[in-house]
Amino acid sequence: MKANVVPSNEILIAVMGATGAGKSYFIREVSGCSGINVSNGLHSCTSQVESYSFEHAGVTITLVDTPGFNDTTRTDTEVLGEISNWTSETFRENRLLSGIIYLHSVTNIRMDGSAVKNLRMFQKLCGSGALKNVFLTTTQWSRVTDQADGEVRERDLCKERNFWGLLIDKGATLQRFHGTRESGLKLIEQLMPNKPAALDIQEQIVTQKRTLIGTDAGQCIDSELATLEKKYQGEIETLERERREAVNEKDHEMKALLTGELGKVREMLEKTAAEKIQLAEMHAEEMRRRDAEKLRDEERRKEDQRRTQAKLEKVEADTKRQAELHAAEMRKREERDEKRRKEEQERAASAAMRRIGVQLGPVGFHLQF
Ligand SMILES: Nc1nc2c(ncn2[C@@H]2O[C@H](COP(=O)(O)OP(=O)(O)O)[C@@H](O)[C@H]2O)c(=O)[nH]1
Ligand SMILES: [Mg+2]
Repeated sequence: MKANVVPSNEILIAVMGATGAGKSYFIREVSGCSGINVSNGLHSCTSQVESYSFEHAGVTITLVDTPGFNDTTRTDTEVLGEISNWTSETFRENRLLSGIIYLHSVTNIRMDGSAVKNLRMFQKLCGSGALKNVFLTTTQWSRVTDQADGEVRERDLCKERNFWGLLIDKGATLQRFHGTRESGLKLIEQLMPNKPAALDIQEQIVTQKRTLIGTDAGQCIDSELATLEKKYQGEIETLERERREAVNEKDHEMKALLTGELGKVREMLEKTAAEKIQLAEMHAEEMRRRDAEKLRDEERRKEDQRRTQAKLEKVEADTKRQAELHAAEMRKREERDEKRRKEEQERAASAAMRRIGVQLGPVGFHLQF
């Protein structure tokens, strides 16, 4: 059941964490949406941000499944693009997150590269403003053979400032998910009264109008790609030197080994370079979109200006025509008045003449000639 219509009493909660942490499992258990794909291996099933809504305690709860970073099928740039599109869209719709449930499997013996990468990216996406709405949640407790081992791992996670320690100091809360609907709902019920907060990525993209590469999360990927590129270039130089030495020493076995190794590192360098291009292209595409938007705004402004000017000119012409009509009307009236005045004068003059003629009688007639 996807959330297409936004109900006014919606509680929005994002579920984040590395691939395999149990995000889709959590959402399937809690929402009861049986169609959600839960992975059966290391490969992810969630390649896109997907929302699932259900009713609980009189409100609509929307849980948002997010793809993890360091995925085998997608680059970090693609995952970040996907997440930032969703967060920007919901921010523009004024739908802020009441909570973020960050999942980490307690079956992980140590914080491997993927777990570290996901946590770093999560910190960059979230920032510190929304940390009070964050539940750092350990999962998959039923899969740990010795409960005490899990507890030690959980304690270590919280003690280490580079892992969860600092986040907890800044307001995030440690929680556990026990794999059942009740356990998940308990977490959700605690998040429901929260004041929804914006993530750093939302502020940076929508309010500050940064491009993806300019956000803290984008910068994190960009600088990591640069570091990786340097590292692979260094490794290639070393491997090439060692291979030349093997050739000189006619050590065929070593040469074959080093050739194989070189191929692998070169492939990784190519992948890194391709992702750098992808990130740069996303940036260029965003800039093109913004330029086009600016141009459209400018055209709209000019069109508005043209319309206002035309309206003004029409009003001016109308006023002028009215004034001319009025003046013509006045002239006509004056002429009519003048004519009437003259006629009256003439009538009065001839009446006066007639009166004088009557008084003088034949004398008058006589006098005249
Ligand atoms: N027993 C148990 N298995 C879980 C739990 N969470 C996840 N899993 C299993 O862990 C694997 C990865 O889970 P999934 O939800 O696909 O991880 P995602 O990549 O974070 O979405 C699947 O085989 C799940 O069945 C849990 O809480 N308990
Ligand atoms: Mg998933």
